[in-house]
Amino acid sequence: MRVGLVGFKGAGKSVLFDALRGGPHASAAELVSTRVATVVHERDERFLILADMYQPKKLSPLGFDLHDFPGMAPPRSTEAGFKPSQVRDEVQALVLVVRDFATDAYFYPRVEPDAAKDTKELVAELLIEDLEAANRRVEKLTISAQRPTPKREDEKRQLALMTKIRDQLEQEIPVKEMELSREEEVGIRGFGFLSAKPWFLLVSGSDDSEEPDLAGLAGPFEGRVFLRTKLEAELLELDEEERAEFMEDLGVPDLVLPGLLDRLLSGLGMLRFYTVGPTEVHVWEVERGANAVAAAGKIHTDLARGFIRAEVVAYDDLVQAGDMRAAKAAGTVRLEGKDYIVKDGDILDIRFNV
Ligand SMILES: Nc1nc2c(ncn2[C@@H]2O[C@H](COP(=O)(O)OP(=O)(O)OP(=O)(O)O)[C@@H](O)[C@H]2O)c(=O)[nH]1
Ligand SMILES: [Mg+2]
Repeated sequence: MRVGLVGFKGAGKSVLFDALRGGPHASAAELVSTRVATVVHERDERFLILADMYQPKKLSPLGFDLHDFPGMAPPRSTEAGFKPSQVRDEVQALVLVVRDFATDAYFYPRVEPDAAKDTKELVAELLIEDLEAANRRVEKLTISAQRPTPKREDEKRQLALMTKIRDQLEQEIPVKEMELSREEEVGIRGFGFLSAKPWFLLVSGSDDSEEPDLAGLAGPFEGRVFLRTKLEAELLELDEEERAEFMEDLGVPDLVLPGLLDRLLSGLGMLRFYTVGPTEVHVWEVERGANAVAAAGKIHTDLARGFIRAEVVAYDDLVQAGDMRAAKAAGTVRLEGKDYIVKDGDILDIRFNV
């Protein structure tokens, strides 16, 4: 999955990126441009247990393509800043990073954090970018739909659709909350509107900041989390014993960072299924609501094309049984057809014929 970190300048995106990626921290030169890294989801518990069960030759955990974008300019500033709409085709989902810490190490127009305000302004800013994109498209289509070309009828239809989108964006309605027909949804898919994508809100706090009322932060978010990014990243660099001591001293009962990828995945509308065997244990991701054929297509187009049936067992059932043979004996392994809706944690074996 391709995920982009967006937010105002200095919100803590790069610190988060480094924490998720692990390894060395970014150099100053690196920080001014977009960085992309594949973050491997090593702590996927189900994956680790399946790997242990099968001891396969090859392990294929899930990888996220994480994009650390430069910061957006604060609202109403004359500064140049990053425009996420430039990269709307590059990522499938956005993590909106909002600052809830104060630091002298960065120049902020307002030193004291205000997560509620920043969240509101960031959402507004992203909706404006969509509005600008829709406006440009409406202008173009208005001209081209006047020309008597074979594409004219099609362009008129597109113009009507884009005008409808534009009008609702003007009222600050995100594209994903608009009531669109299936056909209209397909018609705008190619535009990659930012507000059509899943959004995950991540409020980055300092060591001593209190968790804000996340639910009270306004925006069309599929998930929300508060993370003391810097503190947790530092704690995770310690060995387990030291970490436990520090956590106790600091009064931190649990860490958020180790489970963040899990929360991101489900928050961004994805679920995981697994393929297992002595040669490979592999984690796959697919959009929630996808059927067995779509899941098969994630593995290989041939599997979708020649799909016959899927042999399915739930992760819990397999683990409880101990191995596949026992699960079969217990009757928890099912044969499912094309329309089967894949569930999070399913273990699939696709029968196909091409
Ligand atoms: N105290 C504290 N400082 C932090 C935290 N996260 C980031 N910072 C500091 O805030 C400054 C900005 O952090 P970055 O992660 O570089 O922010 P950014 O969003 O990547 O910034 P741009 O890429 O310039 O938009 C740096 O000096 C960080 O060290 C945090 O959780 N606590
Ligand atoms: Mg940065």
